[in-house]
Formats: sequence, structure tokens, C-alpha cells
Amino acid sequence: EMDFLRSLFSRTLGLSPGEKVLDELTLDGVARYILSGKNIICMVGAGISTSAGIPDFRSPGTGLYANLQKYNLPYPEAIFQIDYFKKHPEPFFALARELYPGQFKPTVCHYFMRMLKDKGLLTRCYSQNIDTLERVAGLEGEDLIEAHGTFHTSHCVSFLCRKEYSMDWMQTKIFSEDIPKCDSCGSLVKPVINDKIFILGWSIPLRLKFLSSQSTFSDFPRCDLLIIMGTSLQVQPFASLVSRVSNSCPRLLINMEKTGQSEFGMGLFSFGGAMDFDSDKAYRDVAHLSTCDDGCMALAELLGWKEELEQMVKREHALIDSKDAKKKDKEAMTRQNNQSEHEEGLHGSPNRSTEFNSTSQSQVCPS
Ligand code: CNA
Repeated sequence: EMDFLRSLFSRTLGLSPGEKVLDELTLDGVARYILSGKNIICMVGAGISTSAGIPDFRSPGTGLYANLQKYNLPYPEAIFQIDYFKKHPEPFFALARELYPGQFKPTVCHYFMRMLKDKGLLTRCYSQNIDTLERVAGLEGEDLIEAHGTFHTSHCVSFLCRKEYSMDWMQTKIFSEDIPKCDSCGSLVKPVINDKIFILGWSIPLRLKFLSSQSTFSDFPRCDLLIIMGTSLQVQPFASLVSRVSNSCPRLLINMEKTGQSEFGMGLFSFGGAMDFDSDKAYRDVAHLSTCDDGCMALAELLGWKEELEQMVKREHALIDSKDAKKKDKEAMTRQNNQSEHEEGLHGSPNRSTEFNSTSQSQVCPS
């Protein structure tokens, strides 16, 4: 604790510049450092999923914020805000249909993090994403903090009810174009994304909850390398996490643009925590400007893991394709059964209709 406080005060007051541990402020320098076995934290954002086909928020032209006109929102962020949602749920569900997880495959970058995990190097992945692709890539349970929520679970928005619903349940609702309502109390049901949560009777935004988690307190002071990927580092308090590592901890940014350089943008509690890639005083921050996939593949090559990573991506994508094909076959069969059942009903054959009913019910049930 004393070490933590000492480091916090010295950082806050700018007393100690921190030690230079990378032999070179380049991707090669980072690779050599990783090879000596490190505790790595990944902090990621929407940019790691754009190559899977999911738009980010702020990329000019392609980002979601540039393409929300059709929803007639008062301002773009409203689509994810719970108060707006309670009055106008339609835009959120229309967007959810477009972005629904399950239609996309994890990227090279997601599988690179999975490799870090498999090699015992990943302390945790802190993600702002809601698309569940980290889970699909094999990060689960304690590997992952989904700081802004996830499509993985949904719940009734009524404070008194809060009944939980599964991803399968929500998926069926989203694609049936019904606005999901709670079967206990009739209130709206929503995936747990950018919600408000209730702690000791106080309503606080979900995006603040992870700040008080035990892992956030313990992970960052003992982190040896922070890898930040695909994020503009504009959303607080998530962005301020970059300043929670010790001031000797190297930070690698893999992104299309440099981010996190403004002291002000890093938030109230992160004096001295802004990224410094270019000044004369730069000693630990490395910016690799490329797509997240290219950056991860380049790093994997320097680490001697390139072939392993390529094989992992190929194998996992093939597995997803074969599961999708099975699911589509099953859905087609269900549709066919329903159609036959309908035709039997029209032409009147009570016995056969009962037979089909039992078959179709077991197939409609989501796996
Ligand atoms: P953002 O503000 O849109 O920033 C994305 C950053 O990634 C930008 O700096 C881009 O330049 C960069 N970028 C985009 N594509 C790539 C690429 N292929 N390779 C490298 N860099 C790239 O998004 P943030 O995540 O910083 O903002 C946080 C918001 C986004 C959270 O609240 C999320 O819930 C929200 N969001 C999530 C998703 C998702 O789950 N996939 C999609 C859209 C928005």
C-alpha cells in the first residue's frame, strides 16, 4: 500500500520521471521486453472490431456517429443512453439488429489477446466493446472486464424488477422486431449496455462500476506492459486507466491515430498520465500506427508466434463457420416444418398436425 501511495503521489506531483525499461521505443523493443515474461493488460475499444465489420463511433465517414441520421436522435450519444431509451426504445433495437453479435467473427487482434492468455501473459483485458467478440475468441470469466456492458446479458429496466434474460432470448426478440418487454412486469428489457446500476440505493452509470472493482485496483500497479488498441481514449473514466500503471510501465498503443496525449483528456484523476510518444522526455510510450490486426500480426512475428496466430485464426473461423452452417440448417428445417404445419392446418389433417407440433416445438427452442 505504501508503494502504491508513494507512486501515486510522486506521479501526481511529477516528482519521479520513472525508469526506462524498454531498450528501444519501438515495436521491436516491446517484443524483446515481452519475451522475458510479463504481466500484460490490454485495454481495447471499437477499433479492434472494425475489421470484423462493426463500425466504431468516431472514425470520420464510417463511424456510427456519422451514420445515425435515420434514427432522428437529438444527439448521437442518445442512442446508448438509458433515459432516452426508456422513452424511445426503437432506435436502440434497430441499431442492435444491424450490429447484433453472432453475425461477426473475432479478428486477428482478438485472437492475439487469446494467445497472450494461452501463454500465461495476459493479466486481463479491459474492453469498452459490447460486441462480445472477446468472449467468442476465448477470453472468459476473469480474463475480461466489459466496462461499458455487453449484449451477453439483458435485464428488465424496472428498478423494482431487474429480471435477467439470456442472450438467446434477446436475440429472438431483436430479430422478431418486437420491442422486448419483461414477462414479469411488462417494462422494457435491454442488454446491459451503458446502463445505470444501483449500489446502496444510488443510481450510478454502469461505466463507473469497474473503477471500484478489486481487479482494477490490483491489476494496474503490478502491470509490466499495457497494450492499448483501437480506442480514441475519449470516454471517461475508462481512458484514465492508462495512468493507473506504474510510471515505469511501458505502454504500447496500436491504433490508426495517436490517442491519449492530452493531459486534460485523460481526466481528473490522472495527472501525469497522458501518453508521450514524441517529446524529448518520452521514455516508455510506443505508438504503432496501423490497423490493430496488422499491428498484432507484426508483433506476433517479432515474437516468433506468427504462424501459430495465423493457424489459430484459421481454425477458429472454420469452427464458427461450421457452427453457423449447422444453425442455418436447423432454422431452415424449423421454417419448413412450420410451413408444412400451416399447410396441414389449411387442408385439415388433425393427427399429422399434432405430430408436427411436437417436432417443431423442440426445434424452435434456441440452442
Ligand atoms: P471510438 O471513439 O470510435 O474510437 C475508435 C478508435 O479506433 C479511433 O481512434 C480509430 O482511429 C481507431 N480505429 C478504427 N478502426 C481501427 C482499426 N481497424 N485499427 C486500428 N485502429 C482503428 O471508440 P472507443 O472504443 O474509443 O469509444 C468507446 C465507446 C465505443 C464505447 O462506449 C463502446 O461501447 C463504443 N462502441 C463499441 C463498439 C463495439 O462493441 N464493437 C462499436 C461502436 C462503438
